[in-house]
Amino acid sequence: MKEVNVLVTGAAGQIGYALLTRLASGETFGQDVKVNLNLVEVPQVVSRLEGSRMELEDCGFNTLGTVKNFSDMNEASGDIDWALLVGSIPRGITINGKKIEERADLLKINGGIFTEQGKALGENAKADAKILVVGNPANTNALIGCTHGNNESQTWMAMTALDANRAKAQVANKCNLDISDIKKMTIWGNHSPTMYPDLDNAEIKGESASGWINDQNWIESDFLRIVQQRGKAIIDARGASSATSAANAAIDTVKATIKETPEDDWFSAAVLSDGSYNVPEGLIFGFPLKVDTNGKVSIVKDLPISDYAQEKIDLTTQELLDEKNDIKDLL
Ligand code: NAX
Repeated sequence: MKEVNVLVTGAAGQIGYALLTRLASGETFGQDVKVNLNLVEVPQVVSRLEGSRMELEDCGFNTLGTVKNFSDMNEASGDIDWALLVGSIPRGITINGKKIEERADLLKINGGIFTEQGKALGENAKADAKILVVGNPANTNALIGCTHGNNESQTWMAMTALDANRAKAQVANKCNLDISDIKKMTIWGNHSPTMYPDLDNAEIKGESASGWINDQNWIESDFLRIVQQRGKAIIDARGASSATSAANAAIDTVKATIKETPEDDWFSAAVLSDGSYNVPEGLIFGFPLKVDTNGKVSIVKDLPISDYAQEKIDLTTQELLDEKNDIKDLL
């Protein structure tokens, strides 16, 4: 049986809990691939991972390989094919007597984590490793990790698939369609309320989604607001942030990158900008992406961008430039 080595940080958290069985069950990598899991947590809760390990064992998956628990990223990253970096410090936590509320403070604290994690993966993970950052602020965390990983053959991404799935769900509800009728959904920019879900370039049964919907007022007000604020709506309703849907989006991103992207589709994640669409180089930015037969991820080029969309893309670009400025000492 083939094997894949997968590292998950924040594995004892709520997204981690929803993620592990789906990584191990054969659903993600296939029924002919053994999944070895390296689970990483902060030292204070690493012992909880033993419970996760026991539960995974009790699921009885044929595809489950080894499960190892770590609090040291250097030890955990050896020979890793896939790293899902879910762990990060949430807003509102108190550290050294100070409540962390400001974005700049949050960025710096998480920045420290991603400096170390980036270095560990750059030095120890496989040359063709793919790394998906879920922990917020995901784009800027990925930028720090990628910079310190300093390994050009590895691919760093930040997750925007949850936003893309949320956008598809809203369109499917509005038009009474199946989710699979909606293709080529792009989330431009930051995983934050400034991200821009693009219905001009998304397609419904081969036609532009915005043309099919034919209700610009709904697109510019209801749709945009609902998708951009969905994370908050879930926190308000559930008393906790998205977990099942976030884990599902991480699984979708992994699946999207392990096979060639179908001709009639693309997927959404944030990757290092190469200057496409005039996005400054050196930002981790949400783009439409394709994967080739060798597993190489590339940006879909030359899509038309309306003046309205450009305005939204400029806003989210500016936010990412501001975030980058806040952590410039860490780069
Ligand atoms: P939880 O607080 O339930 O779990 C986070 C876990 O990470 C904790 O167990 C904590 O001990 C661990 N952790 C913290 N620092 C770590 C480190 N240096 N190394 C290893 N583990 C570490 O949060 P959860 O709900 O699972 O969310 C995790 C992250 O995902 C948060 O940053 C959250 O904001 C982010 N999200 C990102 C989304 C996206 O689409 N990109 C959507 C969902 C989610 O909000």
